[in-house]
Amino acid sequence: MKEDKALIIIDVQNDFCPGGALAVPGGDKIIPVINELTGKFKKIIATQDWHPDSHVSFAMNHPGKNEYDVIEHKGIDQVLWPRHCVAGTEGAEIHPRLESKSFNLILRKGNNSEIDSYSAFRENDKKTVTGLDGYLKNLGVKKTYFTGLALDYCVFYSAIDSIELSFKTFVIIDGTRGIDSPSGNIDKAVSTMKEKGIEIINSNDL
Ligand code: VGL
Ligand code: ZN
Repeated sequence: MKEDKALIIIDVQNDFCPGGALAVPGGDKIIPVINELTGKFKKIIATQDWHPDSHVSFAMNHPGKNEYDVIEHKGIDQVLWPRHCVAGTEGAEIHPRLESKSFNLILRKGNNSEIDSYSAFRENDKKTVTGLDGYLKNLGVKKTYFTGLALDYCVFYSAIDSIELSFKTFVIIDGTRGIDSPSGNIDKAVSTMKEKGIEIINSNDL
């Protein structure tokens, strides 16, 4: 039988790991967990957050605003982040300890300077798609398993879109870490995911 599950590894990039521009606490701790998991999947997709320097999400592009302020841009709430994952920079590279040779697809998102893209499926306007839905469905994928960074942003929005797009959706919680900004955001993300029917599991459940 053709395998109907896919491992999706969100944004395990230098800038989201300790020492990076937008370091997620303990972000690099998930790397051995994910390396172990890749042996259990035949379909593996990784994403890269990939921004132009002029990106709307960078606080430096909004004079007078501070990092972590929330603004409204084109009717969408936007958190202002430190400059991170600029296309072509070392910070945007996949972390060197993450073993990428078994990845089938590396998908870049966040290229449009005007719209942020937390989800691997569509940009924050909720309309512009990345093509991942069609890619997975073409391969017969019915179950998606999410790992990566950050739990309360890109993993969260990707998992929410995944279940809305009718995939049976799992988040492998020890294969993720969160930013927790504002404080309490991780707990809120986890309870929202559970309410929506997303299963929160551990890597050794697989
Ligand atoms: C992310 C904030 C800004 C993420 C990306 O990968 O969770 N968070 N850009
Ligand atoms: Zn980003």
